[in-house]
Amino acid sequence: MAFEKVSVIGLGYIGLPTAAVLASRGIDVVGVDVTEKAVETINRGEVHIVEPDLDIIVKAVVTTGKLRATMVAEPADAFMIAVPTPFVDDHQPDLSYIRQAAEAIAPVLEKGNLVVLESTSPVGATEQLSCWLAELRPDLHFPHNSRERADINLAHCPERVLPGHVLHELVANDRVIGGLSPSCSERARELYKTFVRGECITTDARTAELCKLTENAYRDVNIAFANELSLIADKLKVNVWELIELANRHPRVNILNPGPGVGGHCIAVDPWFIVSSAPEQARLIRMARDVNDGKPGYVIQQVEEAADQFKRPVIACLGLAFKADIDDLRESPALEIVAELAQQNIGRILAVEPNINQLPPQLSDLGIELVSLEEAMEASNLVVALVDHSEFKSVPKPQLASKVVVDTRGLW
Ligand code: SAJ
Repeated sequence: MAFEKVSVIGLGYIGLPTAAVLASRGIDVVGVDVTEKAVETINRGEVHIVEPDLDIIVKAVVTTGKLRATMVAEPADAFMIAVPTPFVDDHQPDLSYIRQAAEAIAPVLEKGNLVVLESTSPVGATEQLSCWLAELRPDLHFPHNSRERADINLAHCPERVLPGHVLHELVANDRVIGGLSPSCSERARELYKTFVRGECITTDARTAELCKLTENAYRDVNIAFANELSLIADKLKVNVWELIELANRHPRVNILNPGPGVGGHCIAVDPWFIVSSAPEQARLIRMARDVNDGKPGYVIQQVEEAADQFKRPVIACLGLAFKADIDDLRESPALEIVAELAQQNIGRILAVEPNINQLPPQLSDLGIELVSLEEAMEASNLVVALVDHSEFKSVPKPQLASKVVVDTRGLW
């Protein structure tokens, strides 16, 4: 049976691009979100998040009537859940948004429907979702206990797109699809084949859940290795960038880049889902989190020491986003460092972030000024590079020579 109408629950960084791409394939898509403003913005053909080319495709599919946003779920052939899965205080996963999504779709579920969980989830979450839906709809059979006799198909298909490249990766990347039964996997694969050019590989739900967590933990551990090397190299008075470049000449060595810490909503979060389900076994993964979380503190200490030599330190902090060439400041180590420097009152703080027009109140309230790169280079005696935005690479060397520089990204 073809998918004529698909509902996407959660219209954020993953849900909105997915909804727009599905709609561009001629499927009727209804997006559901709890934020009224997001729903109104999308229905005007506009976007509430920054991602290259997303505005163009959303405008097109809203204009042709293929994509519509609402706050109340309606019947559809398939439901794709793309809601946040943060952690609560002690690093335990918070599944309350998935639970809310289950409550939203349960009343409109019909026999033969497919439900796909795209949100990054701890192992067992897809089965938990099936149990919640079964409680809410006792008239239907669900695959966690009815397997192949279920009325509803349920699968996990974790998103794995890189912010900044979402529209390309949504279509090009391979997808791992883990159903609660083989026919759940097969049905979900049919849905993904309508827009994915990469391979759609089927497995069981637990493997798919752990696969996503493994991908991000792998990256976290490798960044931690680079960050630890940067501390070792500093202590031993070796240039870490030259060191890594030389070591990477070995055919089987590929060290990532050290930085001011690991930001974003994925890599600094997902490894904890592994640690919380297997705390005794996940020793290296936990240690990597500690190493990466410790890096902002080390940078702050470096800046304090550098500022000590000036009577009136004027500190230019280059970059606030969590990584290069995006506007996303959430969970950003650069932001954490700049705020802490301002709180310690060690000098005048000038922040440069070419991708935003206004500082978030948490920074402006601390007296931090948002200035252009030119102004910052003119007025500062200490320059701290926190993000490797393209704009910063072209700062003239002679201009830097007259300043004290803390370069956390190896920009210069
Ligand atoms: N970083 C470094 N050094 C590096 C690479 C990254 O310090 O060599 C830092 C970045 O500056 C940033 C953080 O790590 O603060 C994370 O950036 P990222 O580009 O590695 O990853 P994200 O968080 O933008 O996206 C990741 C991706 N996962 C992997 O590459 C395994 C993406 O494919 C996932 O879809 C996404 O997480 C997600 O949503 O889970």
